[in-house]
Amino acid sequence: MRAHPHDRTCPPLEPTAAVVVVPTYNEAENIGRLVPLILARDPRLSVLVVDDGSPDGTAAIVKALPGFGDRIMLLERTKKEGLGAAYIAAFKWILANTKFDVVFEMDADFSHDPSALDEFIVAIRDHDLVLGSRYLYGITVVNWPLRRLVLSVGANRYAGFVTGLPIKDCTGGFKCFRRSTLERLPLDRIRSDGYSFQIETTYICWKKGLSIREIPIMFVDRQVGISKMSKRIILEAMWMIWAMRLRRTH
Ligand SMILES: Nc1nc2c(ncn2[C@@H]2O[C@H](COP(=O)(O)OP(=O)(O)OP(=O)(O)O)[C@@H](O)[C@H]2O)c(=O)[nH]1
Ligand SMILES: [Mg+2]
Repeated sequence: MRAHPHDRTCPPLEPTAAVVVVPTYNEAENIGRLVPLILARDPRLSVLVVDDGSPDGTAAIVKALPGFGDRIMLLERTKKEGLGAAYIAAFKWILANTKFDVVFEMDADFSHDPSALDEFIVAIRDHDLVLGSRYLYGITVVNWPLRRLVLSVGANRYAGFVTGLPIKDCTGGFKCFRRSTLERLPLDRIRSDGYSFQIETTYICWKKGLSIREIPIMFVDRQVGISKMSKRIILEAMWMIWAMRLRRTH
């Protein structure tokens, strides 16, 4: 039987510099407040915002922040191409142009609490991938309408059932990779976008035998701004999970 990813070991790492990647599409009401809170958590942290040409001026807000060009970076893309494409562009840019040894994924809409970053930094010392989990000890989700919760819990059960991935929350977007983990992902072959991007990256890490840790997080529904969740994203996840399982190699 395959060892549980939590039980696998990897060489210890003492993070020296970490970057938090925040994808944005129309997050003008959130991004200017979020970035300083991230930077205040730890002097080792920088932020890379990946904006898909948001018409609401999200990029201009980032450029006006104190520290822009230093601990705050911006990757501007011309049009909305989805969360997965934004992360892949960011990961490639980080691997080619920086020396960060730890890379985070985090949403811009305050669903992910910046104070949780501390715990991720501790956990990544002993793991290749750390996942913020809403379903580790019961359900730690605040303010979601019931249908959204049912969809998310159902998607996680379905993904676990089809793929065998022994992870309680594999669709979440609060994640922390070692640089060495990102280097092992076949970034040119990952095609998926919304939820399925999150499942696919974690699934590949699991298949490669990397050590994965889930830590509990409190997830709070967005207070301001517009949701980008769509039927297309849900349908994509439903077939991607089968495509992943049926594909032999990654
Ligand atoms: N660059 C980029 N960012 C995106 C895109 N779609 C979503 N995002 C960002 O990805 C993060 C997660 O998207 P959300 O819209 O919050 O998705 P969600 O959490 O499933 O849904 P809600 O919280 O209900 O809106 C947010 O920071 C979004 O701004 C995209 O096409 N491009
Ligand atoms: Mg959100």
